[in-house]
Amino acid sequence: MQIKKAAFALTLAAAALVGAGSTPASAHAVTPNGNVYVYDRAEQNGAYCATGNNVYDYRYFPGCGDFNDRTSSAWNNGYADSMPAVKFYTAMAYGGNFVVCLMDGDSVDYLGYDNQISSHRWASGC
Ligand SMILES: [Ca+2]
Repeated sequence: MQIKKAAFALTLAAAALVGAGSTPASAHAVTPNGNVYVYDRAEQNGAYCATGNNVYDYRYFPGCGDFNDRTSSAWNNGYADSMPAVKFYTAMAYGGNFVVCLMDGDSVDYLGYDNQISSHRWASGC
């Protein structure tokens, strides 16, 4: 699975290079890296955590520590593969209220449930 994703990312990077000569590049154009980002502040600012995995309980965000009830904005920089979407929830274990679903490349500047996200998981679509 990791190899397949890496190969796909290289394909995307190659496609971006091919298109560079004919299409104006966006200032925000980035190469997908398979991660979803969650930020403490609105508009993708402040402290952040990133992961390509599901996070069952934001009190124990991998590589980031306790990020429970802190998320104010988010960005899905995942791959356009079989699991391109990320769904966010207000309680641990993907419970409580469903907050938002972001497809690959999508972001949200102001979450409706500000400082309430406690889990997220990848999905095949929104
Ligand atoms: Ca916050």
